[in-house]
This record gives sequence, C-alpha cells and structure tokens, in this order.
Amino acid sequence: MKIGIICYPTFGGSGVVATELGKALAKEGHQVHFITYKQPSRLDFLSENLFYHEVAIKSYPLFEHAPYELALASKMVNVVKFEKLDVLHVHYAIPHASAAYMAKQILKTQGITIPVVTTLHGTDITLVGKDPSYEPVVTFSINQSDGVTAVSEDLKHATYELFDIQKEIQVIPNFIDLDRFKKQRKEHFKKAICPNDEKLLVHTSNFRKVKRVEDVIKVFYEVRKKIPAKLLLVGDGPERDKMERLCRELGTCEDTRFLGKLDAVEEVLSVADLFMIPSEKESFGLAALEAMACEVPVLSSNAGGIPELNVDGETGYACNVGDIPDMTTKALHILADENLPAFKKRALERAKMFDVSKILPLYEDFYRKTILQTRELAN
Ligand code: GMT
Repeated sequence: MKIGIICYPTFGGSGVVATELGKALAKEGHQVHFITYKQPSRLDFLSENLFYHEVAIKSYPLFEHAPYELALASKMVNVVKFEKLDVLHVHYAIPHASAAYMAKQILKTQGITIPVVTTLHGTDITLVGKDPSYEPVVTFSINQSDGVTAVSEDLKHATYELFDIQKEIQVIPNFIDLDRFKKQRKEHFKKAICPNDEKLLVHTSNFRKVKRVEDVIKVFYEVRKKIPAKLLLVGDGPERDKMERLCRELGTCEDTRFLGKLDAVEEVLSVADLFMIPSEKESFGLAALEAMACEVPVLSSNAGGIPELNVDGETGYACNVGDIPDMTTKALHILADENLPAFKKRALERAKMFDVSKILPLYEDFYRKTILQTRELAN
C-alpha cells in the first residue's frame, strides 16, 4: 500500500506512535509518505520506502497566526495526487482530521477518492478537543473520517461520551519495538547514579500539568524517608521550574536529577527499579509501556486507559489520582527486594503483548478494510 501519515513531528506520544508505525510499515514493504511541518524526531534512518514531505507554512503580515491547516490540506492534495496514495492516516484529530477532510473534498472534485483514517490519541479528545472552541469541528471531522481508531477502550468510550459520534471506533493500542526497547547492560551508569545501591525511581514526560509530576516528587519524598532511593526525571515542559522548586522545598534535590529531553530514554530505563506515571488523564501511557519493555514495574494512576496496560498488583499498581499515601505504600511494596524481581518479570511479559509485530497487522487490516469500503461507496 501507499500510505500518507500526518502527525505532530515533535516529542509527543502521538508523533512517536505515528513515526514508529510508518517505519514498521516501510519495513513490511509499504510505501510510507510522512506529511509534517518538520522532520519527525524518530524518523532517523534511511529506507527506500520512506518519504518525507514538508508542509511549508507561508506567513504574511496580515496573519497573526499562519493558517497551518490550509497549508497541510494543500500538501495532502499534492502528495495524494502525485504519489498516488491509497490512504491518508492522520494522527491526533486537531487539526489533522479536518485538514484531511478538506483535502479529500478537493480531491473528489478532481475525480480522486482518498480514504481517511483518523487515530485519536488522547488529549485531542479528553482535553483540547472537547473545548467548545474546537468541539464542533472535531465532531464533524471524526464523523467524516472513513475509519476511526482509538488507542484504548477508555479513549473510545470517552469519545462516545464527549462527542456525538456515529462512526464505529476500533481500538488499536499503542505498541513497542522490543528490539529497541529492552534492558541494556548499563551497570556503570547505575553505579554512578546509585553508588550505595539505592533504588532508582524514574519518570519521563512532557512536564505538562496533566502529568502530575508533583505527585512523583511527593511520593519519592515519602519513599526516601523509608529506603535509600534516587529519582531521575526525564523530559521538559511548562511545569519543570515549579517541580525544581518543589524539590528544593522538600529537600530532595541531592537525590533527584532533572535530565531534560533525552533521545535514548531506554538507557535510563535499563537501570530503573520503578517507573512512575501518576497522570490526571492518560489515554494509554506509551511511556509506561517503554518502561515495561525494559523490565521496569509501573506505579501509575488508574486514569483513562492506563489500567488496560498496567495490571494492578501484577505489573505494578494503579492508584487513585493524587492518592500519595497509597502510591507510597505501593511503591515500597514493589521496591522490596523480595517482590521486585517478580514485578520486573511480569512487566516485561505484559509489554510483549504490545510488540509491534502483534499490533502492525491490525493497522494493515484496518487500512485494507477502509480502502475497500470507501471504494465501494464511491462506485
Ligand atoms: O502525553 C502527552 O501529553 C502526549 C500525547 C500526544 O498526543 O502526543 O500523548 C497521548 O498519546 C499517546 C500515544 O497514543 C498516549 O500513549 C498518551 O497516553 C496520550 N496522552 C494523554 O492522553 C495525556
């Protein structure tokens, strides 16, 4: 198949999933065309089947905000026409689904039928999408997509609850490439961070409010009262300054390190004993899956789709949002020497269920089905 992939090329989970999906499809022999405003950060290798088309967003003194959606729709029209694409797959509804709708209508006037698949990732529904300033367009463009997928059962239900959706939504969960995300031998690194065999807690995120990084720091503060421990915080974002101040207030700075954005997050995960993701909302929690693939148990909130991944009591624990005492008790339970090896083993076993080899065929089948249905309807 010839597949167009549209996503946010930055560090967010939806962009990572879209890029990894494109790479995996290309390996299977499909021709994949990325249409984005910047080279996706994980599109870092050459393949005869991978193409990148940059959306040029022209500015003009009259525009306070350059019309990205129009530039994107125009680019989609050109790429579909000249590369003879079979399907457009847009990741994150805003504004990709509505731009795809516009491209589809333009192509229709030129006698070209292009099926559009929209994948809902989370905040495009639960946070930004439901805002009245976007809701009518989001509802319309989901209903106008030829195929819709969501990354968890919870996100599927949230979409039906929050929007008037007539379309059937198929759940295709996030996936992981276990060849890349696996525990690596990094003993020297562990020794440097935890010279006295302290337990190592890790959090990675974009430091937005929804991630509740303050809960990570508060739980760490409590855990550290009971056992020797260190905390690594990976990523960057709007809450980072506040979190650094919180560490100072709690006096945990000497055992906490803010590492900023890292490409090779699997190296840090390889030495971690516990991964923390206490988010307020989380449609799936790709970061937790990456940790589990590196044999790291997960202490999470039970928000959104996280419990579909992190099985409470098995691969870690899923606690109520903001319940610091419960999270502390559960963290200490996981980290106890007699419990940790079994949690690690089960985390890896669970991650294997989301290996790219299992999930990729679901997307391929979904494309085939959607292309067929759209062609039948057009004839
Ligand atoms: O987590 C973020 O804030 C980034 C966001 C995105 O859209 O890039 O991630 C969402 O999509 C990921 C990939 O499907 C999911 O694994 C994340 O759970 C989801 N984030 C939220 O729902 C908050």
